[in-house]
Amino acid sequence: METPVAPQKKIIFSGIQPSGTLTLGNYIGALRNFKKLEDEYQCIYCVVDMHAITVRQEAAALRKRCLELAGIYIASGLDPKKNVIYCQSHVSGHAELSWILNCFTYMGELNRMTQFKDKSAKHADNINAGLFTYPVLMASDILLFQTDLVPIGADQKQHLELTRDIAQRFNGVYGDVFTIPEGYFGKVGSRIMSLQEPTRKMSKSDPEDTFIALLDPPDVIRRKVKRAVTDSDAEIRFDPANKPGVSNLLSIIAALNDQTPDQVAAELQGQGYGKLKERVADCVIATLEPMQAEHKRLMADKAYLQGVLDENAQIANKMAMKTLRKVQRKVGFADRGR
Ligand code: ATP
Ligand code: LTN
Repeated sequence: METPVAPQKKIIFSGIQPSGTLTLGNYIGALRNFKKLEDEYQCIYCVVDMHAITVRQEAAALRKRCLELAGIYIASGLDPKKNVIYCQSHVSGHAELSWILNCFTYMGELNRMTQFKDKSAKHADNINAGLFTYPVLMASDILLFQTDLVPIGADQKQHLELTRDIAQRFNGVYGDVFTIPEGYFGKVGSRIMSLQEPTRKMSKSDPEDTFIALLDPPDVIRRKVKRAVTDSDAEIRFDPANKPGVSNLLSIIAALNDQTPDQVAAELQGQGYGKLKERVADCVIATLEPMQAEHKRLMADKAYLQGVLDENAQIANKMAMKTLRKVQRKVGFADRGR
C-alpha cells in the first residue's frame, strides 16, 4: 500500500478529535467537504488525538476511537491511497513545532479564544495548560505541512485566524517560512446546531440526545429528530435568529441535498413540523446508511486500518520534517552532526 504524495498540488490539512462518536455536525461541517477536495488537492486528514487529551479521556476508549475515526474517514469515501490519513501522536513534529510556536503566541491572543472560554466553563475542574494552548497545537498541525486550505466548520474560524497571525509573525522575523493558510467553509451547514438547544452548536462531547451520531441506527435517528426542539408557530421558514430549531432542520436537509435552506422551506410550504422532521430523518438515514455499512466492514479488519495509519504516518512524518528542520534552523537550534 503506497500513498503517492503529489507535491505539485496545493495542500489541504484538516483534523477531527477522537473525543467521542462523530456527529452529523462534524459530517456536514467538515467531513463531507473533504471528499469534494480529494482530486484537486493533496489532502492530509489527521486523527488529532493529542488535542483530544485536553479533556480527560479514558485510555482504552480513546485508543479505540482513534481507529474508529480512521475508519470513518475512509468510510466517508476518502481513498487512503490518495489522502494521507494518520494519527497526530504518531508524528512527533506536531509537538515539536508546537513548542516553538508557543514562544511566538501571546497570552492575550489565547485568552480571547472562545473555544477556550466555552471548554473552561464546561470542564471547570480541569482547566489545564493544554486546553489554553490548544490553538497553538492546531496552528502547528496546519503550518507543519505548508497547508494552503483548511476545511473546517465555522466554530474553528477564530483558531484559523490565529494560525495565520502566528505564521505572519514568524515570517516577519525569519522570512517566508510558512505558507499562509486559507479556510474553506461549506456554503450551507458550517454550523449545525444542537437538537435540544438550537442556539448552541451540535457537539460530540455533549449529551446523547443533542446530536445525531454518524453511527446511530435509523430508529435512533428518527427518535432524536422527532424530539428535536422547534417552536410553537408552526410555520416552516428559514430564520435562524427567530426560529433556530426549524432553521437548523432546514439547513441539515439543504446541506445533504446541495440545496439552499430557503429552497427546502419553499418545498415544504404549508406542511407541518411532523413532515419536516420526517424529511430530515429520511435524508440523514439515506446519507449515513451506506457509510455505516462500509464502516462496519472496515472495523472488522483492524489490521488493514492499522496498516493505513502506519504507512501514512511515515509519509506525514517525512513531509513534516522538512518544515520542522527549516524552522529549527531559523530559530537557531544547534546543528546536528549528520
Ligand atoms: P468536541 O465536542 O469534543 O469539542 P466537536 O464535535 O466540536 O468536538 P471537533 O473534533 O472539534 O468536533 O471538530 C471536527 C470538525 O468538525 C471541525 O472542522 C469543526 O469545525 C467541525 N464541526 C464540529 N461541530 C460542528 C457543527 N456543529 N457544525 C458544523 N461543523 C462542526
Ligand atoms: N481544533 C479542531 C480540530 C483540529 C483541526 C486541526 C482542524 C485540530 N487540528 C487542524 C483543522 C486543522 C476542532 O476542535 N474542531
